[in-house]
Amino acid sequence: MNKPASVPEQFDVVVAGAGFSGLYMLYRLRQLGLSVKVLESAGDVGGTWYWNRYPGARCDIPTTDYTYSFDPELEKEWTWSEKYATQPEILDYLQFVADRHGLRSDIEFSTTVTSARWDEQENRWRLTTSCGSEIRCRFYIMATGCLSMPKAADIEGAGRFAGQVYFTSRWPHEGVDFTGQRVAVIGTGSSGIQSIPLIARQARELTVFQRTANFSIPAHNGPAPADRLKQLGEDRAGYRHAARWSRGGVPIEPTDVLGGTASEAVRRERFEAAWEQGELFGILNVFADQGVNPAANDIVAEMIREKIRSIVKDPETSEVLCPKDHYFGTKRPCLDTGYFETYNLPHVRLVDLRKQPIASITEEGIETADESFGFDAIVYATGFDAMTGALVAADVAGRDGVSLQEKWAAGPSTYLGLMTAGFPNFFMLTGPGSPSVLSNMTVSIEQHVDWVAECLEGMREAGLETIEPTTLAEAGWNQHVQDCAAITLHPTANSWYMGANVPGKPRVFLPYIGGVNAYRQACDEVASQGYLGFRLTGPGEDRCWDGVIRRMQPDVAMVLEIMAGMGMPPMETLSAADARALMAAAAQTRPPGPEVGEVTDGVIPIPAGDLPYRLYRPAGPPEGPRPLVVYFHGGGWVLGNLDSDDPLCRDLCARSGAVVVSVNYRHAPEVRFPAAAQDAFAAVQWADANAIELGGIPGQLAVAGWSAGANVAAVACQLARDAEGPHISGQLLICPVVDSDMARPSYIENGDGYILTTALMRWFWDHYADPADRGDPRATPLRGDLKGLPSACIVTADFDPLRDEGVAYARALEAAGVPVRLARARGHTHTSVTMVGVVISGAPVRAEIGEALRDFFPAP
Ligand code: NA7
Repeated sequence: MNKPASVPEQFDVVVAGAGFSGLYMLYRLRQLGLSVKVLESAGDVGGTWYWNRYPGARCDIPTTDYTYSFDPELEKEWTWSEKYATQPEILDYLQFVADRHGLRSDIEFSTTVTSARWDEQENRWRLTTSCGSEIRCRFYIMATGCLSMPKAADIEGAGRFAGQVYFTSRWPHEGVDFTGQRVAVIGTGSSGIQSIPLIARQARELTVFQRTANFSIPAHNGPAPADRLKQLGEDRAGYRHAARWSRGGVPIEPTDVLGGTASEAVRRERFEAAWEQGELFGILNVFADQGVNPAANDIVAEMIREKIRSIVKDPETSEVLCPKDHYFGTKRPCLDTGYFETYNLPHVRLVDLRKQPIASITEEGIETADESFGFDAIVYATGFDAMTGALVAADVAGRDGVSLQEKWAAGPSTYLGLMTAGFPNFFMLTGPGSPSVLSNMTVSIEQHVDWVAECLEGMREAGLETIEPTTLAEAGWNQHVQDCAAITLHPTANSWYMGANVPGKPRVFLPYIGGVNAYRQACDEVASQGYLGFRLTGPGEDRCWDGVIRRMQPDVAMVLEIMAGMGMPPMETLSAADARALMAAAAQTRPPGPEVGEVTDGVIPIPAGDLPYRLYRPAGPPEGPRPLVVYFHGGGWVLGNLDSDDPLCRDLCARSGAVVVSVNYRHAPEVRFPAAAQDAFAAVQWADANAIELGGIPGQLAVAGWSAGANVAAVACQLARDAEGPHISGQLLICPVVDSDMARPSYIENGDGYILTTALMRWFWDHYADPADRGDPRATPLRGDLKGLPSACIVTADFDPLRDEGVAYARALEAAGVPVRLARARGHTHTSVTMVGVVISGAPVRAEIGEALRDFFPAP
């Protein structure tokens, strides 16, 4: 009912959208006794499932899982007829839910929110609607869906076509009969792939215009999977709980089989099983590393291409249908029923837009660079302005009248995908920065709705009026979302996940790929920590515990979790011999590091005996001598050897193009301070004297080291300066030990839980040097004279007890006039940067290290 503009209606909460998320939000808010109004632009409930009525539209998550779990009675009363339900059945389900809980009475249909403005004086949202009414509410929740804003037809001449035009996303409710017609379908995403086989059944001629070939596997639709039904029957609550704490929102066991190392038989068996199963999370779980490792991904991709080639009879058509320009899974894979088979029909033709792009839509049909096509109907299956489209189109303005569109001009910025700074009391359900489209939506929707409902309930109990994320917390979350994506292959694809399907849209990975379980954990922690990163206000109250919920690189966190699960004894409780044995055993299972041109072992004769060394020569041109880097391994002067740092040395060699000579200096406690430092200096002198024999360029020598190895490298630079030779071009110090002071904040913050602990560092020092010697610059180079030292690159890691002494060394060197490059390994621990082939997020840091090493020397 329209109200005069002068008498705005008042609600506690307004929700925009009555799809899966809006309906459940309404249900929960009502339970809390809040006054709620839902505004829905469609004529009925359903959201996506109201609009997407194209032939063949189905969910692509099994219905056993694509269903509400909040009401066990509801679950008993509703039975899905198929493994993947059709759009009409899902719409029936949502209507059934609305009826069962009497939800419609609080929903105003055919009404769109035309503008939303935050009123700072009143602490209220002021909304206007397409019906001309004004509404005030304390909280505004957009439940407008991730794939609800159709992408505009971005093809030249789109308005000119005189025949029938259809969008899969806005299909006529009365249906369409294509019998006898010449039909074009543009687009081969999920909507195209689902509808094409059915349109082909009716059309006289069907021409499919494909810009990007897509991976699709057969859905094998039919009755719901028996094993799933059995599990649900036996323990429904347990099943739903497992779904909530799974990676994707469907409880499947993540595999630990690696594509790179599995045998051909295992690869084939796993792939065929997933193909037969016909589920997205199954085919995305053939190998544990297919999402991050190009080689593993290629194995799955090639097996799918083999299947396509075996189905499609015309070899030319089948090649065009084989996706080759993106990694499998980096664009949403599809589930189909007879899609590839459709191209064997005589009246179906595929046009490859990569070979003949559309020049224009004409009055009669479509003109490509080579051909003119006449059609009676054109179907656009061209997708959506995903995840942000509906939000930024909604004319929402927060503090100071800044709109969401303005704030997100360079890409969306959210805290937990739920809220955005500057927009108090404004929530988004399954917004950008949450798992949403990468997960079973129903599980993610319930989690978001529950979180918001509990938040509002808590605020009411505490007498709080507004909630808003801080810019610090939001920036931290955005960074974490991008960090999670960066270790996967996703950013390489022109997908709608990346915003790449909409011309001009910023290229940003939109959903959170860390997993439904990890995400739920983060949201729960934020709430349980008194709403970390949120500012909450109320009468006489203004509270904010600011902070970032996830600062660690996701793969570093994963490694720590795995290591914690192994139950290894703390290193400092072991003897040196046992600690060395433990390190050696751990080294057996790690990846070997990159190939290099040549690896040779030898010895460096020093007065005290021979020091073993290993030389790494880069592969490929140019032939001839290279700059030389003398490297010292880590291990607290006690542990480590040529093998321990072998992958890192290979990586340094491959990235820098220098010959790397890794030196095994003498260890404590057998030989204590200052032996290691003296050995390091002796090795540098020897390398300089033997540069030509080592394949080096005389006079182009740098030193490098990690941890205690960086300590002796730094000391060697000071000794060389004092001895007036040899000349050292640069020093690379990765997480160096440069002082023995354990009072710096990084020791307090990171002294426990990140592998190198305060206790372990004490153990190292006690093995290496007497307390009386620890002020000697040969033990603690920070205390030495720093003038006239070689240029330095110092790498510090956020979660390293040694972080602050590394920074202190950089600052002190700078103060002494030494050029310094300080590289921060953001979100890393003392060890993670060196974990070549294990911690993917360390690669950019090591790329910077390689660049720094190259910069030490004149350009070749
Ligand atoms: P998608 O997956 O975005 O697919 C859209 C398709 O349309 C895709 O093949 C696009 O090619 C193609 N497209 C888009 N614009 C053009 C133009 N201008 N010219 C030619 N071809 C074009 O949307 P869907 O509706 O199929 O599926 C969306 C999701 O809904 C789906 O993932 C499921 O989660 C449910 P491109 O790949 O961009 O080259």
